[in-house]
Amino acid sequence: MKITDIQIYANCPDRNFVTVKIKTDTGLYGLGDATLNGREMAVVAYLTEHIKPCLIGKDAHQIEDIWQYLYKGAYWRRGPITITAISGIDMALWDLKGKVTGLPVYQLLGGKSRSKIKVYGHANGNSIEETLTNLGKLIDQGYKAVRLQCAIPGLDSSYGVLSDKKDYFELQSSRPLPPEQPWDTLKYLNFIPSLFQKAREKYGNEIELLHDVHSRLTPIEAARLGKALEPYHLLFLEDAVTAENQSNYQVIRNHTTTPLAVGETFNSIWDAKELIETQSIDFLRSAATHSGGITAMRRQADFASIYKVRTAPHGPPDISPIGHAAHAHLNAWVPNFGIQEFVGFGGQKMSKVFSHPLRYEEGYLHLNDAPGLGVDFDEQEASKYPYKRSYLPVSRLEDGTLSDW
Ligand code: KDG
Ligand code: MG
Repeated sequence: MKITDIQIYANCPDRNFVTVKIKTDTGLYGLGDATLNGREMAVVAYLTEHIKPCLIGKDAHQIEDIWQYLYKGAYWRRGPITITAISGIDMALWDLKGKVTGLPVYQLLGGKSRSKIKVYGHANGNSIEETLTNLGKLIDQGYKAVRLQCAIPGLDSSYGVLSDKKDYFELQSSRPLPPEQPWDTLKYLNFIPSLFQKAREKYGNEIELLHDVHSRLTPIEAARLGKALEPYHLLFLEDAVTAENQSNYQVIRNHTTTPLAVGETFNSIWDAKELIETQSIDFLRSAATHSGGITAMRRQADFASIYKVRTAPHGPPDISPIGHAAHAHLNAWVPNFGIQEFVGFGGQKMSKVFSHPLRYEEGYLHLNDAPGLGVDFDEQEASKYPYKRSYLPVSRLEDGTLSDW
């Protein structure tokens, strides 16, 4: 099965996605997601200029060798641009192997470890009341686990709150430069425990609750928050601090029993090695699209399992349906799977461009048995929605200091 061509698409069906299509001499093609929010065209250039010429004529069955060739062969290892490009190629090759064998990817990984995939939804709001109303709506839709984010009183805007937007998929900024958002740690730390206290008062202990700090704290501040949230027993507290310095998580761990999750910006198993070995985290949140594709995620899951760390792949709106499908196949197989983040399937434009193998029902995703990843991509339809440059926001403190977003 020789690779005859690789096409790379950047489109914006409500938000930007980078799609890789690998064509072969069998007539079959594979699809991969190479979307890196806010830096899409850097990945497109890497794929077009540096990867594509090396792969034409290669055997598409050689997934492992191609992964090693692109990783070790670049000499310049890791980094989000390189790894997102490799991830797109890797997913497309797994998709192809599934199509040529007639099997869904989870079968190639070793078969199903479970019949359905537990997800957590997002409830957010401009006030505690609004957030809890939205939590109630998700409970009514059958969700067993929900992430709570709420506008912080006294701050103009807060991470994870939709404000006037109705849908996550509309969230991409249309401003020409990164929007700036305020941050105040004291206001945040004084407020967040009351959100969870009221959630438990209103909805009891059956529903699993989660929260994303989005890397805004120092380790000792995160330890304080973890302790304050202990009475409300979260499933996990996400991204309490950035993890460039993996030992930061030991500081948090030494002070609190609130379970910890991190990993959505990880490019490699090396980003998580010390976190896992020192048992500083409970859930690894790396994503197939940003962490080396299915080949790399499989290795990370196996390594994490030795330390009783479970997987909880990042599932934001800025991963395409191809990336979400890759997670679903991994989640069906990974023995130490924890939970999948899920924000819905996107709007009308997206569903015209991508078809996918997933169905939501009562707090779980169900995956069908289509060969490969089970996703298709309509190039004709996609061409109606050209890429639009867009940036993630930046954070500043009240005095103007640039802070972690
Ligand atoms: O592109 C950045 C988003 O993917 C990220 O902000 C979403 O933190 C996020 C999450 O947990 O989904
Ligand atoms: Mg997050």
